[in-house]
Amino acid sequence: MTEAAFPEGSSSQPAVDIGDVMQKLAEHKGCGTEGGSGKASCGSSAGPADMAPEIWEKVKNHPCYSEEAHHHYARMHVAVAPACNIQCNYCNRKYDCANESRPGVVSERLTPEQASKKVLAVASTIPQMTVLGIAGPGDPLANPQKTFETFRLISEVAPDIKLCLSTNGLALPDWVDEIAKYKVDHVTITINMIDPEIGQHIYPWVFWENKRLQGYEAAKILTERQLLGLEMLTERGILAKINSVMIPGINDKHLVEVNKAVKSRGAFLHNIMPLISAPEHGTVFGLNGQRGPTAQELKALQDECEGDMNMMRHCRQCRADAVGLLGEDRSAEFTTDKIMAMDVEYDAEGRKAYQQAVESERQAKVEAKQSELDGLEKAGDTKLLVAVATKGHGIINEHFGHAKEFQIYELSGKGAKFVGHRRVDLYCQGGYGEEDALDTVITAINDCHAVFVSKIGGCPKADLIEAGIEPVDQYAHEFIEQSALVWFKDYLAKVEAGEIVHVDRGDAAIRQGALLSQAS
Ligand code: CLF
Ligand code: SF4
Repeated sequence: MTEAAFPEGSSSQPAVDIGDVMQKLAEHKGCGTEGGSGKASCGSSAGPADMAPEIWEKVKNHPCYSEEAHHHYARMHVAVAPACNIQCNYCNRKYDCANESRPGVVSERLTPEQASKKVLAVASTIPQMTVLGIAGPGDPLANPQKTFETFRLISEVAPDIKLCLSTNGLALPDWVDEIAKYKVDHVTITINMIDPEIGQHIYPWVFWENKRLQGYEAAKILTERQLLGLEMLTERGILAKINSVMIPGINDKHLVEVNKAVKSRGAFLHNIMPLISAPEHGTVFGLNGQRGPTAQELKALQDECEGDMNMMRHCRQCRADAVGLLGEDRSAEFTTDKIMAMDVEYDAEGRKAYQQAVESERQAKVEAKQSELDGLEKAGDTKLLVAVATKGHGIINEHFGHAKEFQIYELSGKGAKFVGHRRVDLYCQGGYGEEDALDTVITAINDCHAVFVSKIGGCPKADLIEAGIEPVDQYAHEFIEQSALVWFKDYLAKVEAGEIVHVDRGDAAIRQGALLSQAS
């Protein structure tokens, strides 16, 4: 059967009132909470008290839809969807879909049956893996047969795993009922523009109704279909996240309009990602020198949009076959050869027990953060960023030299708020420090006042101090936000006592290379 001949869904429409859904989304600003940050945000400690129970059930252990959950829960992607129906100027088809994954590594393509076996293998090895996403390497809805067969197989064998889908949206309106039928509760649409004048600089063509459309006409069809698809998802109570690629000089200012348009149509969360563009990717943008944003340009746009809607800031632009916590990639442990040789037993009860333990740990972290909120009024308008080396669980538990990324928190009178992450080259190369890598680390966290680590050697410590970044290692294996707030209060006290002078720091660079899988 060809993909085009895949039967239309026979599902009846779920009885969800769009008014109710829009009301809930408006009331709760997505999965938002005032939390410790003072700002409604999926990036803070959203809990069951902050939102309608049915929305909490959907987001509480989805690492992309809840920033707080991403420290504890993992997702996996299966690369079952090779074809695409549009062309983006930041994509090279040799690589994964750049809408949801960083170009740079070719995925291993799977059949739905192999994908199902892989999900079971991962679920029995990583009990905190709660979400299965299909995100490429092309567009899942340009490969509907493979995509929905994979969802069908997985929902039969592992019904506790949440299903998730990421699409460019062109075919979305045709498949919304099928998406509802398989209880895919989370759908991402990549929307980079709502104005075809802008869109024609991002999309050279789309394949629509058996014709290749180009330029303005192509972008016009694409935006119409994306917005229609979003409205249809909202009508059915399916949570929609919007991904947008920030392309300086092309759509950076326009993304504020995109944000308003998607919010008014019921989108749950907006994820503005930096363009990753380098000549070696072989993309149009890579080859014509189109730059990506700096860290502060990205943050400024996210901050501007946050007044209107919750922003996702913890996206790792992961591969179409990523496995593990966001920010780690365990896909090399689960190649087809290894999976086929594995003895897989799906232990639903064991998974449940493990996840209950995770919930206790998560609650302890939230309480620890709350305990440090008093006394922050001294901060006034002072705000600063700190970088944290962590392997997950919301704890400072990574050595400076072993960090592949640093999480970035903004500290202010409102508390500690996660605002992003910075990937870096490993400083520690088999027992010795790599000076070139240290330069890239400093460049990546140059806008931070301090870096929190579990351990750090003397040489990098001295270089960081010289660069104006305080290395902080006295909170090893303690909770990140609580520790950061203790440090911040101490910093404010020193400023007040005249021991130090608070100065704003400069900008930082976003690393342009690919995230490579690390076999363990
Ligand atoms: Fe995958 Fe996407 Fe689902 Fe998450 S990823 S299909 S919503 S389960 Fe998450 Fe990865 Fe960012 Fe995507 S960090 S690229 S937003
Ligand atoms: Fe590439 Fe994804 Fe765009 Fe298709 S939708 S061209 S796979 S980035």
